[in-house]
Amino acid sequence: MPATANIRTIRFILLAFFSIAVCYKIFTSSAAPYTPAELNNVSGGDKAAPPALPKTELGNVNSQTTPNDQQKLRPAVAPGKRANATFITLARNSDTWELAKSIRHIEDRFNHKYNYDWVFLNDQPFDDQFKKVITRLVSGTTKFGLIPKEHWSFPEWIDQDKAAAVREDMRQRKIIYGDSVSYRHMCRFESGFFFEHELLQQYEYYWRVEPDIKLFCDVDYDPFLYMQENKKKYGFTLSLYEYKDTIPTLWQTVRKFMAEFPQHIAEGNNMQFISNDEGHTYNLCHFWSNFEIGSLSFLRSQAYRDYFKYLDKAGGFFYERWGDAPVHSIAAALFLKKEEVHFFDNIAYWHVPFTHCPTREEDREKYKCMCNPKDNFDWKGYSCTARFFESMGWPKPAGYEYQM
Ligand SMILES: Nc1nc2c(ncn2[C@@H]2O[C@H](COP(=O)(O)OP(=O)(O)O)[C@@H](O)[C@H]2O)c(=O)[nH]1
Ligand SMILES: *[C@@H]1O[C@H](CO)[C@@H](O)[C@H](O)[C@H]1NC(C)=O
Ligand SMILES: *[C@@H]1O[C@H](CO)[C@@H](O)[C@H](O)[C@H]1NC(C)=O
Ligand SMILES: [Mg+2]
Repeated sequence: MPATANIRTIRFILLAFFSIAVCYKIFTSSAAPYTPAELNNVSGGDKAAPPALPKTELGNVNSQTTPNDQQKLRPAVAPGKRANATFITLARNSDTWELAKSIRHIEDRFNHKYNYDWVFLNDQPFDDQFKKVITRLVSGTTKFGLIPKEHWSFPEWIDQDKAAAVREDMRQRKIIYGDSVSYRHMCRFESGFFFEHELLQQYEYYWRVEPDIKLFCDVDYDPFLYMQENKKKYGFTLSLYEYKDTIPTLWQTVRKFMAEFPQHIAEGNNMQFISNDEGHTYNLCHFWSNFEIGSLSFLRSQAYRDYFKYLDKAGGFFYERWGDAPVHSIAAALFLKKEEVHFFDNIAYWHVPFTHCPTREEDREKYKCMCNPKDNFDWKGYSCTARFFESMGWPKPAGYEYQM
């Protein structure tokens, strides 16, 4: 008899121990920081709802989610003044998620400490999802604008049949974006109109951001203030050669412009960057305009406006496929003093397919970079950055020969 009693007692103890363990597991895991938000839903749904748990066990679920809600944004930790500046992004509704990635890169590496505004422009109205997803990622004020029709359409002097024939020809020759109408509107808009938009009137400096870009290093200073304090008008990270077939007559148009408007050509300009023969021909070098930090006053200057109007009248945005990168770059090289163009070496940047990673090990350490220096495009054959250094009379930075 005592033996059976003993077995019963042991069975009872084991069962009790097991039950306590299960209860303990349920309660401790419900207090874990990654508790799903639905568990907090005391109002319940008609689905098989999990048991309502005491609120005190759960903590404040909202404070554990990211991004934070609007009232709980991280404070601007960088003290001091700000420049009169904004980020600017041209995007479609379909760019929402690729753009979200870009914004996290910019915010995490820079803007969460500076909270600059961000202007978004589109030729179609932005939808609610775009505005909702984007607004919660930007630490500054977001502004969403519609592009006026005149800035995103064929001007009346363009011969539609001729433009269509060009697109068909470029399609057959497989020229990138050669058959696209919208890409041409985009290039013309970025060349001549974005800075005219009413949402940009209240700013002096812009930083252009495209969907699906990356930053590889901390930007622990304010590049806008840097521009202002050092009298810079145009800043870049990557430079390269343009596809010749997209701009067959661009340079001859620029030469005619220079002859008609000699007053706009700056003394001490950087013709050397864009021409190997003192302006006779264009060497196709340009700053890659998907990244730009620039002065809006430069783009709003009489020189730039006369220049864009002249190019637009010539029709090359539609009869060829002029890109905004060579258009901006030629202007920066000719209408600015060469010291007014800044190479942002310490802003490490990627836009498919090129990477800019700081050449110097000290910079990669200082700015906590995550890029492989071997991927740095600067000193490779298709980059124009070596040429930019020569034009400035700068020696190449230490270590460049390991990145060629
Ligand atoms: N609203 C709008 N934005 C466009 C359109 N086409 C291009 N973009 C934007 O213009 C920029 C350049 O376009 P993208 O496709 O990245 O060209 P790529 O970088 O030259 O290959 C990006 O910011 C795009 O979101 C368009 O038709 N409408
Ligand atoms: C809570 O339940 C209500 C009613 O079923 C539902 O509308 C709401 O989306 C739920 N909230 C969460 C966070 O699950
Ligand atoms: C910023 O620049 C714009 C354009 O030049 C100007 O109209 C505006 O008053 C400036 N804002 C501030 C706060 O200085
Ligand atoms: Mg792009």
